[in-house]
Amino acid sequence: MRLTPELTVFGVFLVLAAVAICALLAVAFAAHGSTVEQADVQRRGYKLRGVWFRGLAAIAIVGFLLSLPAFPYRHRSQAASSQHYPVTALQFAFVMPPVLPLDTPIVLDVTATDVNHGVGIYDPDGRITGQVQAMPGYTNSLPLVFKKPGQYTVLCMEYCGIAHHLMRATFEVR
Ligand SMILES: [Cu+2]
Repeated sequence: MRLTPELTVFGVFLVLAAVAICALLAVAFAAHGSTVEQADVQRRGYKLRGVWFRGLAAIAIVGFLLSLPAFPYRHRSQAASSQHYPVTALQFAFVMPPVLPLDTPIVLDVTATDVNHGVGIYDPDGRITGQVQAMPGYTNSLPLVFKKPGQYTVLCMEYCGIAHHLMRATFEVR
């Protein structure tokens, strides 16, 4: 049997579940027969809850601040100074330029002709580099700078009909 990512996840889940069950059994056996005052448990529980809440809040705030510089939406001013390229989504294709420039701030002007679609752009390594909704009668601007040359893939990110899964396009960045 081949070790797929799904099997790895399943294996990790089984191990963690076994550890959790053992921990619960240990607590159950250790507590067997002894009684503790409700007020004592409540006081300790509330204290633990306070510490837990402040800890989680601190982690969330620090994580938010650390990740802020990596926020994927570039400054609005890029829209005015950049080269614009039209992208049209329709059942079941994307109409867009076959070649886009490397290391250049560009804006994709995205619209749809029939129903809502999603435009998800994947770099040559399969990592998502941008995504925006394509809506009929409306143009969404997606500012981008492509840092890697090669073949990019566009996938529809919103279920749009019977052949949604076939809706993809490729373009070259150079
Ligand atoms: Cu779709």
